[in-house]
Amino acid sequence: MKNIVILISGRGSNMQALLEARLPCNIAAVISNRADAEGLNIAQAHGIHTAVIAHRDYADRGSFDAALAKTIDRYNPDIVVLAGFMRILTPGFVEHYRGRLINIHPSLLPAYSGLDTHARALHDGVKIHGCTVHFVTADLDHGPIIIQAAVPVARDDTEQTLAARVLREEHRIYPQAVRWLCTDQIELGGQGRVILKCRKQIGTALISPGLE
Ligand code: NHR
Ligand code: GAR
Repeated sequence: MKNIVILISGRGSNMQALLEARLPCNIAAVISNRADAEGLNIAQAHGIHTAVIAHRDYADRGSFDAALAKTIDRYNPDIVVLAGFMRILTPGFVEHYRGRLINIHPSLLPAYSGLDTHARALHDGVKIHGCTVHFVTADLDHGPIIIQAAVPVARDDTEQTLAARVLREEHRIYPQAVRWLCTDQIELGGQGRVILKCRKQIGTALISPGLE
């Protein structure tokens, strides 16, 4: 079974979804860059090893990433999963985990990379928003896409209601993506595109607002 290390910075609801998905892997550790991340308590309640590597204790991004990698590598990970991890990683770190480092991002990439995705989507008046699981590359939020979920934006949405609708879908697609990786069903094709060996295709379109 593959070893997985999960990196968090806060609440840890995506991490919790992964812990509760009964994935065919060994979740070896959960590591946070913040000592007060609520997700650490959830991981401990599941009997998972936790560690804190506080970015504030390091002079620069390079030395933080080196310390982080040293701790991660103690667990011999086959896959490293960013779950609400909020520090941009240096090219050296990303290269070290090439093909085994993934992230979930709260938008339909390549739209709204970076921060404050829900506020920006509302500001632009888009009618469809969502979330994306992708391989992490040095190009922030632009690595090869594994899976996406789309949700409608409602007329009276606030940042909070929209975030909650997207988060529900995050909790569905992240366990699926990790399951595909655990069972070697994902291939990295040419032009940085992800190929699913057991290709499933949905047959429905999300139209928002709906047709009458
Ligand atoms: N690192 C690389 N190299 N490539 C990616 O695609 C990455 C990454 C690190 C994190 C997650 C990403 C997201 O899903 C992620 C993808 C943090 C920031 C950010 O600006 C941006 C994108 C993401 C995560 N962080 C600030 C920083 O200075 C700190 C913000 C804070 O602490 O609140 O690192 O959105
Ligand atoms: C999630 O919505 C995740 O997509 C997003 O932060 C939230 C973390 O929630 N990630 C980013 O914005 C990465 N920059 P969680 O801690 O409850 O999983």
